[in-house]
Amino acid sequence: MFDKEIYIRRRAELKKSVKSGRILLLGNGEAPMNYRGNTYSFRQDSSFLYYVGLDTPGLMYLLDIDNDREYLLGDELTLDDIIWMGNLPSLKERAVAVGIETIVPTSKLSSLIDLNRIVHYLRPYRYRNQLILSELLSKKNDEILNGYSVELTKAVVAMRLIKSKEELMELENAGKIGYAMHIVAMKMCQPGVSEQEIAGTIEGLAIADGNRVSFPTILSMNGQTLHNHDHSGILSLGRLMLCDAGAENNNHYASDFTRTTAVGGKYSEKQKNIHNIVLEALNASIAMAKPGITYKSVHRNAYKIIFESLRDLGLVKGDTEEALNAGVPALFMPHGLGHALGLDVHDMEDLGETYVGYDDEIQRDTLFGYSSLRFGKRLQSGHVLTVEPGIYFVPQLIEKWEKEKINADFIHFKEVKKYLNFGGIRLEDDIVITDAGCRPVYEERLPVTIEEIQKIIIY
Ligand SMILES: [Mn+2]
Repeated sequence: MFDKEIYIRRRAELKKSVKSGRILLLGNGEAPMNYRGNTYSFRQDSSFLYYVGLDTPGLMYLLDIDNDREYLLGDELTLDDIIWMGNLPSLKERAVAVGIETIVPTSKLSSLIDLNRIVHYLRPYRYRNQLILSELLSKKNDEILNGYSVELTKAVVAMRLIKSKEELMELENAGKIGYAMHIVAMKMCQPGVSEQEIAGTIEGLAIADGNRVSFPTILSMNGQTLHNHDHSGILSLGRLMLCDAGAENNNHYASDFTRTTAVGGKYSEKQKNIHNIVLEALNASIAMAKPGITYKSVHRNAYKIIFESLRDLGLVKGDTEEALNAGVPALFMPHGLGHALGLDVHDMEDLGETYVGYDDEIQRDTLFGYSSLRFGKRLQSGHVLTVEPGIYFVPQLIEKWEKEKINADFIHFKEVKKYLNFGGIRLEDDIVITDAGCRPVYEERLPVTIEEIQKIIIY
């Protein structure tokens, strides 16, 4: 938790950007895993953390703009809670710690709500909070889901997207843990070792030094499956291991790195070639990222590098601009270049990717590949983003394009099919946009050239 002045300042700024009515921020409750008493480990709502800072379940925050009052809603611990869970600070003490003076029992929430005045809330993503809003506002679930406040959403996104100095320190800390996770994964990338053992070991590091992993670890020899959570493989020579993993630190900030390593550090010619193309796309994207540039154009430039380099390898052909307009590189990289990173690994995705990554000026493309870009906006100092180009050979996608002659003028399918058992390579770094350009969130960069990676694996 930060100093209480930070939360007071953030709430004051929020109040200024929403004109009237009441703002209701719902914290999360405990979520049962397989029975009521056996819960998933608690994760507070990120916007609630950002404005209220309190990391305990069952809380709500109400800001009455019209009457200039604010309330923390929650219930004092019962004796039973204390016996089983320990003697936590009282609700009053927790409220004071974040600069809120008035506490109100949860059951009194409806008495503070005037249904004739607007109640601004963020789009709920948990059923529990949908139910609370549904009962409070006497609306059906779908009305609740569609009735979120656009004004509040835009205000929250504008604030949370620009990371402050103290937030950057938290992100750096998350980066440091993520760095350690990936070094261990690289060292374990030896023939005969199971994917599960590596995934479990690095997730243990995230828990030992932070709060948890920032998302379920993606670790597999089948890197062509973009979010592969299956860890049943045993590493074998000749294969690649794609590891996309990060940590959520104790203050809930995330890191998100990807490295792809050849098992035992032994790269084939094909693997070296593809690795170096992805690396070139990564480095060029980082070199290009600076205030004023749209991330959409950085994504397109990564596609350009991938297309032209694969043309040099004889996998594709034709004019670069025509190929980019037709979406040819999406066959090899069917995802976006990156996303915002913060309290969430896909920062504020719950509020709607379109509010986070796009605006009136920059809108999402509909063409396959480009349409998966989560963040296309003009970059500003203080944005924190991932940069994660990749090249994959997805057999089903290649088969479909060949069969349906999609972009057939640009693709040498016979050559592409020589890579059907290749898998995929993704390389991902986390950057913060500065006044001058950008810098890594965590200063030490994970080994990324083949030589650097081999030094870690073959030790
Ligand atoms: Mn990512």
